[in-house]
Amino acid sequence: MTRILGKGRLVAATHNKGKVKELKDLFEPAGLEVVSAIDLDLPEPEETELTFAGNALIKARAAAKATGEPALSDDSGLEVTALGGMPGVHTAIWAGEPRDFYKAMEKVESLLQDIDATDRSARFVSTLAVVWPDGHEEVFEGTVEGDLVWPPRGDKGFGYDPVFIAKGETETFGEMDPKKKHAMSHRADAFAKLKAALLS
Ligand code: ITT
Repeated sequence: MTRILGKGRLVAATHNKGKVKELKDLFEPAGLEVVSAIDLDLPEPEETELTFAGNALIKARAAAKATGEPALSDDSGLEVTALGGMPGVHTAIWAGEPRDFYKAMEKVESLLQDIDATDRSARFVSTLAVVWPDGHEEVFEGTVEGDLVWPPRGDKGFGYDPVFIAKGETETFGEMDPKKKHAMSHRADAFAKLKAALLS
């Protein structure tokens, strides 16, 4: 049975500051107080699964266990059609260590140029997992379809936002007002499903 998420503290099991900001923007108006794994200095578990849901569950389970509180995680990525869905679950890893997303965007672009791709379509995927300390788990997936542009545009958002234009839009997510991104993004889509199931 689906479980209602009561108002109160929710531990966001992420070390990505861009995600923390977006998760706060989405969840706080619904009456939840979002405290991040960065604030709580929680360790970063290794993401060993080959699916977004699998990795989201690894992160949320670890945070719920470490804190004894309900935990929320987001595993997300960019799937490029002409690259067979790459970088997919490896989207963060393509930025190297320390993370350099300009380099990661350049890598995607050079692969598209190598194959003379005319299809520049891509989608962002976000999988949100909520895990309670007693082991109950819920998972929701959201997507947004769009196209990749080059060169990158805009300094809002994070990650691959400067090269992604959602279908029907002219601005990249890097140029878009965050409020507008939150109304159409993959994370907003997953959040809407979560809200309908767990927050109503
Ligand atoms: P956590 O695991 O700590 O949450 P992470 O950055 O490692 O942080 P992921 O493994 O889920 O997270 O990697 C997803 C990557 O996909 C992320 O680093 C971004 O580069 C990219 N990404 C996800 N959502 C995005 C968005 O809304 N805009 C731009 N890039 C996004």
